[in-house]
Amino acid sequence: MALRFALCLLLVPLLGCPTGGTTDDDDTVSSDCTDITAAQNPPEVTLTAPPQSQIYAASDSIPVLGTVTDEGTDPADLGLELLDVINVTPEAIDIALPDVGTDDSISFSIPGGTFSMGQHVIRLRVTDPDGCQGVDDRFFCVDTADCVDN
Ligand SMILES: [Ca+2]
Repeated sequence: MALRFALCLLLVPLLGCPTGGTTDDDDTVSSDCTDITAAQNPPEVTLTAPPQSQIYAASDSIPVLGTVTDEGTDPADLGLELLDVINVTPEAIDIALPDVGTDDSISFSIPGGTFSMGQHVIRLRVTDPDGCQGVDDRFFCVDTADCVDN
């Protein structure tokens, strides 16, 4: 315990100190991920598309782009899930996800008609073999006149 505390103090300026069940500013969920060894660091997930607050028609193809990294883990060993978290109860989006590329990129698209009319927040959730999870979210709308995140 004392050793972990000392390591936390050492790592705080660099990485922050992982604690159980919390979400940091990067939306990195570190539940079940309390050991601060490199092997158990949570995946880093960054989505760059769709653009925030973009409005799509049901006939559009919604691009999802980003990067997924997890130090020391083969990308093929990462579990990817796509959720719609606009409601209190997240819903899985029924779409086949590609593997993370060898360049850490993730790229696919979702038919706009997959989503109901209104606001949506898609969340890419990545789970590593240690059970550590990282997430990132993007907010957009389908078939609306405006799209304001409030
Ligand atoms: Ca990891």
